[in-house]
Amino acid sequence: MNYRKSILLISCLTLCVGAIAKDKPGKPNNWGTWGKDDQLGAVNYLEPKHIVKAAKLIKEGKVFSLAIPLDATGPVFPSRIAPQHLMVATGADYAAGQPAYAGKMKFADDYIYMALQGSTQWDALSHAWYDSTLYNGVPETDIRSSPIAGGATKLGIENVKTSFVGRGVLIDVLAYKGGSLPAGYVITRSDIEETLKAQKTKVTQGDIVILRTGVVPDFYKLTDPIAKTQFMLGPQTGIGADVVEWVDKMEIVGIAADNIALEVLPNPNPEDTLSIHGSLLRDLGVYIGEIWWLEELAADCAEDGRYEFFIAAQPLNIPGAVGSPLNPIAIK
Ligand code: UVW
Repeated sequence: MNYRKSILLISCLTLCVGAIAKDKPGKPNNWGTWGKDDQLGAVNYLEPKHIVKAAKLIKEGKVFSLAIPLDATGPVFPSRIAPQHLMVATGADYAAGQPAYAGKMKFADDYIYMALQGSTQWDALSHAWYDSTLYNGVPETDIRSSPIAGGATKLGIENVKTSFVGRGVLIDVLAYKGGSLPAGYVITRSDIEETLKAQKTKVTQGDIVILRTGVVPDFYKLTDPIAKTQFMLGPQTGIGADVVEWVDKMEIVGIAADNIALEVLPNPNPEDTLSIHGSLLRDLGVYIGEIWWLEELAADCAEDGRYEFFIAAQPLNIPGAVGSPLNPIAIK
């Protein structure tokens, strides 16, 4: 072998070994927990027996929507635009002379153009990763740019279209801390455990856990568009890194919050900004919910002292999508 070839071989080996060495799951992780080809992640914790048990939490028929209005007025991560709702056939059009749709019938039609992460949402396991691999070792090249090429050909949101139906638990950290948290407050594992203790509530396997932070309601208190933009670019209260071990230990399906990215923004360590997405989605296969609306549910839980409920929080069946808007419904 000549000098050039041996240099090439050594470089290739170094690159390959480097790639393999770094593309490991972090700790803790669920890679292989449900088989090497699993694409569902922590929804595996949620079995039919959990759903049957959760249905018994419906006692009064009280129903709560945990979604913000899906329109351009809501909070959205600064890299995205808010949902755009377009009317394409309206009464005003017919009044201005547009012919009726069919015979005497007139129809109004509309469209929504939006980031699938631009409102109340679940992140699919294909939404975030580090190195070149996603949950369970799926290569990043399986996430394709065009929906025609499949979009997320693995770990897409459609895989969990019947999931997220079971026991929901509200952890009202905001109320436990006296009703306000400083912007950028890091919610710790002990905040969560102390709140649960005060609420006399236990988290169990297969639960969908919901944290109240107050960020989304604070956004809606603002009226000035510049103040809204500054708010979105400013620090956001959310979970800190030590919550990841707790999430793993609890064997929960997903964790959602009434904030923008679930995790604190910016991360106290700038190099770790948004890294909790990697720990939850990529390493543990645990789903992340963001921009949820919890005010009416929280008021009711505070009133009757019952922080557990039945929840139906299915994403839309969008093949190859890396997230989905939804209207989560809690029933007590
Ligand atoms: C990003 O995509 C950065 O965050 P989110 O999970 O909030 O959509």
